[in-house]
Amino acid sequence: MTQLQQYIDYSQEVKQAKDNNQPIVALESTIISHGMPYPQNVEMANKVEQLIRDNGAVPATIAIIDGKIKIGLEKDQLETLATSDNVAKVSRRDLAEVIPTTQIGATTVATTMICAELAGIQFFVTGGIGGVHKGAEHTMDISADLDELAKTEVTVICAGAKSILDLPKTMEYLETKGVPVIGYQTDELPAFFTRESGVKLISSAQSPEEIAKVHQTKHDLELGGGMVIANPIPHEHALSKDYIESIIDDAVEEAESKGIKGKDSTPFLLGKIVEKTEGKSLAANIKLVENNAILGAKIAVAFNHM
Ligand code: PSU
Ligand code: MN
Repeated sequence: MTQLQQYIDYSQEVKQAKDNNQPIVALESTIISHGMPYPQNVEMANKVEQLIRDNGAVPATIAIIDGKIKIGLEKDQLETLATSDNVAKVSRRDLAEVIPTTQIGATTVATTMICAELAGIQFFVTGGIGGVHKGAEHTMDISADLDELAKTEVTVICAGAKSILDLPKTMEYLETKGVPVIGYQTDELPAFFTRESGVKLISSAQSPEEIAKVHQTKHDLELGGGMVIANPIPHEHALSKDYIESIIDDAVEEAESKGIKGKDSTPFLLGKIVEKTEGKSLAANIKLVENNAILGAKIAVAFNHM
C-alpha cells in the first residue's frame, strides 16, 4: 500500500465499480452539511445518488470520516453528515489537519476534486462552484475552488455559480488560470437559480459525447487542471432574476454588516437565501443538482464508451 492509499477508504459499491471499470461520478458533501437544511439535504443526497445509478453510473459521495477519505458513503454516514452540527467544512487548506482527528469533515468542491483525483474519478457533480466574491477587490475573498480547477484534472458539472459571487470576475479568474468553462446547450453562464447571468461563454457543447471528447483531448494534451460544465437549471424550476437578485443583495449586505468572512461567508449566504425565500430557493437548488446528476452520469457513461 502506498503512503497515500492508507488514507482512502472505498465503499463496497465504488470498489466494485472500480474493479469492473464502470463509470463513476463523485459528489461533494459540503452541499449536504453546510449548503442545505435537514432533512432536505439528506433527501437530496440520496435522490441524486439514485439518479446517477438510474443513468448508468455509480455515485461516490466523498467525505472525511474516522480519519479516512471516504469514497462512497453508506446511508447512515449520509445521515450523520446531514444531521450533525459539528461537521468541519474542509477545503484544500484544512484537509491534512482534519484527517488525523476524529472530526467528521465535509469536502468542498476543491477538496472533492482532490479526493476524486486520488481515487481515479474524473467526473464530479455539484450545485454551484465557489468563485470570486463580490467586493473581492477589498476582501481578497476568492474561493479555493478556482485554483483547484486550475490544477486538478476533474471535470465539474454544475449550474454555474450563485450571484452571491461576482460572476464576471470569476470568469476572468478562470480564464487567467486556463480553465475551460463550457455551457451545456447554452452560450451564457447560468447563475444557479436563473438560466441567464448576462455573462457570455466562449464555448458550448450540445451532447455528453462532445464533452467526453473534450475531456479526453485535454488529458491527451497533458494540459492538467479541470473543466467546468455549466448546465442551466431547467426552465420550469428557474426563479425570477429580479426576485432572487434582491434577496441575494440583502444577504450580502447582512453578511457585510455582521462581519462574516472567510470560510463562514458562503454557508452564511446560502442559509440566508433559504430563509429569505422561505424554501423557494431550496426547491430550485435541489432540482438543479438533480439535473446536473443526470448530465454528469451521461458524460461519465459516454467517456466510458470512448
Ligand atoms: N455554492 C453553492 N452551494 C454550496 C457551495 C457553494 O451554491 O454548497 C459550497 C461548495 O462546497 C463550495 C463551497 O465548494 O461552498 C465554497 O466555499 P468557499 O466560498 O468558502 O470557498
Ligand atoms: Mn472564501
